[in-house]
Amino acid sequence: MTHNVSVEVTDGFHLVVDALKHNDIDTIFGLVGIPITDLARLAQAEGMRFIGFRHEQNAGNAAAIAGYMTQKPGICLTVSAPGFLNGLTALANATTNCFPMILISGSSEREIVDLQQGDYEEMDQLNAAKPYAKASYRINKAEDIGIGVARAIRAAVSGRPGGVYLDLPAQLLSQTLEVGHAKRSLVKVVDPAPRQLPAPESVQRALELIKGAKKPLILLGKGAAYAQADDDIRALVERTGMPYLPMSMAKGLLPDTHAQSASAARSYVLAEADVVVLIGARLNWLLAHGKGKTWGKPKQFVQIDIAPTEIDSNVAIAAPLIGDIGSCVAALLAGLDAAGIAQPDAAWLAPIAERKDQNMSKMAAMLARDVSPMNFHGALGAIREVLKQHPDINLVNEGANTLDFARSIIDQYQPRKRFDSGTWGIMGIGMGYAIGAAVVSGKPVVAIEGDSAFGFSGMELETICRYELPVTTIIFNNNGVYRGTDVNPTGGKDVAPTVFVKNARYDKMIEAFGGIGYNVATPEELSRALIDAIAAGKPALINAAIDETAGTESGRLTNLNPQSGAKK
Ligand code: ADP
Ligand code: TZD
Repeated sequence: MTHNVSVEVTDGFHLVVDALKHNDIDTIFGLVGIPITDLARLAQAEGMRFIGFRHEQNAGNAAAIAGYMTQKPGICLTVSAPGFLNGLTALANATTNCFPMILISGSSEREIVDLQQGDYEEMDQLNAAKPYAKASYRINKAEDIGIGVARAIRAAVSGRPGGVYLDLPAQLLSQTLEVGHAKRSLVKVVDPAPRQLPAPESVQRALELIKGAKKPLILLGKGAAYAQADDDIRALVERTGMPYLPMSMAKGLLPDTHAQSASAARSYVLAEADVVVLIGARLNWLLAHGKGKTWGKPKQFVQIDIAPTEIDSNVAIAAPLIGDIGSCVAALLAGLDAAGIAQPDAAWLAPIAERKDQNMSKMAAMLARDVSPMNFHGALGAIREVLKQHPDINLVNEGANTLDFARSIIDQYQPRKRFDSGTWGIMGIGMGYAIGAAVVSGKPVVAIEGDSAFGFSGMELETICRYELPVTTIIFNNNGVYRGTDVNPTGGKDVAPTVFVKNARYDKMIEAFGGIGYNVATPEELSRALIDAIAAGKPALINAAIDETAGTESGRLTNLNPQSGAKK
């Protein structure tokens, strides 16, 4: 540090680090530069972990997934204007997914920014962040750092979690404050996400609706996984005997091999159920907005959510249950016996079991078929068998076909072990989530990535190697976005919009940084490489050549593509 720090005074740099540490925050994901380089140095010197990235969006994604995994806000630190904007995508994605994170950005001199006099990296960041964050704050005085950080933490994790922006002007960081005053200004957040108990009458209403159901279904979303009420959720499923469906990131809350999982009969149960209990899942596009053909027969919903305005957002909700998932599920459990809720009868369970059996044996046949060149099923069949032996591995997954197939083929056995494109269906979370998950859990990560999806964050391979993280990235390389076979209809020199360099060797990228590269073309080779990479516990990348004709446009979202009426 270049400025003087006497025994009696401290400064904004120290206070920011002190305020974070005071609240048990031990890791910062970020990228340095003016005016926050010394903040990163100081954080490290004071015993915090600083994980430096190659692009702020990936640092932000790492912070977001850390928040989801731990219920503590993940911290992303960036420079002003462009660094801030790079981080903002991750902040918006965190808010959309209800993950708690705090984006802390340095900002330029207020008086120059406000008069738009053209400062270095000038931008009104606070206002730019507002529409995309759950809350946004700026701290202008060193003595407010304690309260500002406390406010950011509480805003991120209380109620519906989300992304918070915290603006730190450069001059704040070098402001000095007398040590005693500084110490007293720190705030330890008490009970940052207090329990929110559901109203007793809403619990009764929900129990009565469930009691009257002939064909009940439980739907678990990533809010249920976030809540860490794993035992009670499992007890609710098992004591009611209801079939359940996990949304993608709720997979593993109960093991996917659980007898009551209806995943292999998904369309049947969604169409046929008469009462659906939503636990931490929104009726957004991922659930066809709760209506239309997917949902078939008329039905009534119980919806457990901490955000009251989520209720009736897409369809009428007969029994809203507002509160934290732990408290709501516990209240339902406590009332089950008195309400006299019986196990669903065979008229509902038998046809589900039948469809599950049929679909699972069909799938098993597809996974076992050895086709050359390797397709999505062949590759995922091999990965599935290896990962079965490693139930505690963290799985990151993005792409179109790569995402849709992996979600249904790879089983999860433990809660909060699957991290994917989420509510936006965003590409680019891959390496950021992988790094965040590895840092937070200390456990291995396997990232299954479409070749296009990987490109958004691929440079973070260097970060993975630098911190020697046990991350194995598998690239499903089918030479393009969705597939590699499109042609330019004009016959011109440019390739079609969806096409990449043919037969690229992504494995060589990680070798450049000292990681282990594998190049595979068959399920057997893929299986061997993955077993080897996991055993090594070192940064590794498997380039898996996938049949370039195998993918469909937009994976399973073909219906969301607008059609050109002028097409020939
Ligand atoms: P999915 O994509 O898996 O369907 P969503 O992200 O759409 O899940 O829904 C998660 C829901 O969970 C959000 O509406 C959010 O408000 C809610 N939620 C998150 N944490 C909690 C909690 N601790 N208690 C209650 N509801 C929660
Ligand atoms: N940009 C961002 C930020 N998010 C997106 N979802 C997209 C673009 C559009 N997009 C998808 O929805 S999937 C995808 C893109 C570019 C990549 C699909 O190709 P892939 O996977 O190679 O990753 P598959 O398995 O070959 O389909």
